[in-house]
Amino acid sequence: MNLREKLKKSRDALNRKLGLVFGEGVDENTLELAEEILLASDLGWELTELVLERFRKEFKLNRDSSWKVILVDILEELLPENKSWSSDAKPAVTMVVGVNGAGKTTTIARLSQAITRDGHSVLMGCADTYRAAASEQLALWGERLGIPVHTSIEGTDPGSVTFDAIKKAQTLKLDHVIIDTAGRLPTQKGLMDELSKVYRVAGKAMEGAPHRVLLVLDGTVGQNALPQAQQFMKFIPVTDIVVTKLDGTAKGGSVFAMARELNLPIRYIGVGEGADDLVVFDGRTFVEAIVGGND
Ligand SMILES: Nc1nc2c(ncn2[C@@H]2O[C@H](COP(=O)(O)OP(=O)(O)OP(=O)(O)O)[C@@H](O)[C@H]2O)c(=O)[nH]1
Ligand SMILES: [Mg+2]
Repeated sequence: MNLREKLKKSRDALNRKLGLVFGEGVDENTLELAEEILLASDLGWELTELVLERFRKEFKLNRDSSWKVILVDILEELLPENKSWSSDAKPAVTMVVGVNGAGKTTTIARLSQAITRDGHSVLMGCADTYRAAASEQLALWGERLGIPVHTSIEGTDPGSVTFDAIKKAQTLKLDHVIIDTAGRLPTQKGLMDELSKVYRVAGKAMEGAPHRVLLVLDGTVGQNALPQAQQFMKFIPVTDIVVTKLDGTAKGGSVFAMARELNLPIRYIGVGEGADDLVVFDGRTFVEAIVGGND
């Protein structure tokens, strides 16, 4: 299934609805309806106003302008181009954080699969020592995908698990180690302090580690995930954003607001529950999938 089909809900909310509205011609009434549609797709007030302004301007210049071309253009402009990520460190240490159920563990499994397919080696480390069966969940993924897992025992210190996982990856001369952490709310001060500690312990295991920190956001929450994300960033230097579950929501527009408000690259998006449903995010492809072309 291609990206356009995976993002069908967002595509329907934008492409199809705007098509119907603009099909009736362009006037103030059309623009008002377009505003409602853009807001419903969770583009947010600020970006919606930017888009409307552009519509007004372009339609004034040329009544026959294509709303789709205008929208694709402005949305592409809003997303900064992602430089691809790489690290000279060996192992490159990635830490994955986020609220409960956001999709951290699933993201790690799928990311590790992609790394393996690229011909690199990876160890998945389970520093989620809170949730019963968190380690088993990661171990199960490891078995399915043929990827080694550094498991942990419930109740042990997540810092020491992280330390051991990095040391193991060093000993085995692996290219990557990805550390899973327990889901937590930014209001849980004790757990957030613990996350900072895990971050520091990684640096003790290996200088410069972790080399990247992925914050996983649930796409179905849309822009409401922003305050949470900003809180996380106070406790730990997040480097990249992952937005999951975009297959299950019409709020695909929130991705633009997230990129803008958090000022971090959107690195991957989750578009399904399967092992292949994590996609390297590319702004142009994403915009094409939710607005561009004909159905
Ligand atoms: N539809 C869909 N479901 C997803 C996606 N990513 C994750 N999920 C589902 O979301 C649920 C939670 O995923 P996990 O990876 O366990 O989330 P987590 O953040 O590790 O959860 P905790 O460890 O409990 O905090 C699972 O049922 C996943 O299959 C996605 O992109 N699309
Ligand atoms: Mg998990």
